[in-house]
Amino acid sequence: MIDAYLWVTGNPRKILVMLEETGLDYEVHVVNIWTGEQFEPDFLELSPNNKVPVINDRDGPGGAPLSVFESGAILEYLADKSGQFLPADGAGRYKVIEWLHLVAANLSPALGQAHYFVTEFPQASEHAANRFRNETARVFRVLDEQLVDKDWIATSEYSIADISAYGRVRGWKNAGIQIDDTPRLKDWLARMEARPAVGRADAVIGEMRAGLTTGMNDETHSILYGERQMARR
Ligand SMILES: N[C@@H](CCC(=O)N[C@@H](CS)C(=O)NCC(=O)O)C(=O)O
Repeated sequence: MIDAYLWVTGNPRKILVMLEETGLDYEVHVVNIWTGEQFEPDFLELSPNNKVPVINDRDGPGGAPLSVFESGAILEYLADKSGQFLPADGAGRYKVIEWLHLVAANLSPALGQAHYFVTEFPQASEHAANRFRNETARVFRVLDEQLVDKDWIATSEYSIADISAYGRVRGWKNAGIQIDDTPRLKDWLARMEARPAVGRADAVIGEMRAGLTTGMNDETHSILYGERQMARR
């Protein structure tokens, strides 16, 4: 059984998609990062960087429990555990890991900052908004090129690189870019959305959203980007 500590945002969504794709047993634990639950001491034990997603596999290596944070690391762990969506060895394994890292190291930070400056704080800096919007658009074009001669990002097979990219690419509107500028990536997104497991993950997130009374506001901004986030612990 996998305990999955999640919220309704893009990085946790990757893990839900993976859990649904693999068929591994899991239980969702909602961590509301908009009210500060990521700073609870018990959660920080699992996730010292105060971020979701995190998993705890009750039956980890050697039968002992193991917790894993960082969405890329979790995807790799679940792929190895289930024997799916990451070749066990050979060139394909490293192609998948390569693109998994590109998502974590380039796409995610650029898109996150574009979201911040374009959508959350458009008044803060036009220069920063342009910089991160352009960088996101550039990485989208890099992904688009990968799809010239195949359906999936890393190799001809669907993999955790696609699942990881999906969690972020689907948020393109908040980064102020146009998906029509990368038509192959747009088609890939449609292929992702057509997968039954992606639909089931969406339904789980819909249930998590159903109980929500507020979205982002001044208080959530302080928790995610302000005093609460910067406080020493
Ligand atoms: N590099 C991390 C990023 C995780 C991340 O940014 N999580 C956000 C939600 S999508 C979060 O938990 N934010 C809460 C906070 O920063 O306090 C990963 O890929 O898992």
